[in-house]
Amino acid sequence: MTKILLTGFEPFLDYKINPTMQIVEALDGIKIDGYAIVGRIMSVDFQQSAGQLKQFIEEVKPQIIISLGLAGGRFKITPERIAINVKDGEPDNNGYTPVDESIYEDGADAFLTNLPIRNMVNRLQAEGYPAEISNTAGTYLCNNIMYEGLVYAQQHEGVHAGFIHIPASFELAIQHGKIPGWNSQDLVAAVKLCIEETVRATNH
Ligand code: PCA
Repeated sequence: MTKILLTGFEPFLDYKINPTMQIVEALDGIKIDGYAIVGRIMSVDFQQSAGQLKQFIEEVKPQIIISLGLAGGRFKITPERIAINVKDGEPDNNGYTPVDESIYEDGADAFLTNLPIRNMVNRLQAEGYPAEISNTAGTYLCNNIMYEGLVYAQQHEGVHAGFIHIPASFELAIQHGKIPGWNSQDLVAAVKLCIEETVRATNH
C-alpha cells in the first residue's frame, strides 16, 4: 500500500505541549483512498532531526511526506510554500543556537513544495477552517525538516513533500497564555483535509 509519512515535533522553547504530536497520533494508521498514514515524532534538535527524518523515510518508503509544526501565535492553518537553506534562531532542545548557517554548504538556496498547497487552502476554507499559504517556514527546525523532505523529493521521482504549520491547541493556548488556540478536533480534521487533497492531487 502507498504510504504517507506524517511527522510532528516534540515540545520546544516555552511551548510545553506540541499539538502536532496529538494530530500525528490521531491520524497514525488511518487509510485515505488506499494511502496509509504512518505517523512519527521528531526531536527539536538540529543535530538529530534530519537523521530521524531520513530513518523514518527509509523505514516507511513514503510516496508523500507531510511534516507538521506548531507556529505559536498563528491563527490559521498555513501550508508552507518554500524552505530555505538557512539555520538560524532560537536554541533547540539541546541548547544549540545556529547563526546564519547553511543546512547544506552546497545546497540549493531554496525549494518550493510540490504539495497541492492552493488546493489545501481552498478546501480548508470551503469546509470552514481559516487557512492561508505561508511564504516562510522560518529558519528554525520546521524549515530545516521541510528542506530535508524536499531534498529527498528532488531525488526521488514521484515523491511529494512539504510542511504545514498549525496554530496552538486550546490546551496549549491556556497553558501559554499569550497565543490563540484551536479546538484539537478541528486541528486533526483540518490536517486530514490537507492529506485528502494531497491524495486527490497525486493519486493517478
Ligand atoms: N515548530 C517549530 C519547531 C518545532 C515545531 O513544532 C518551528 O516552527 O520551527
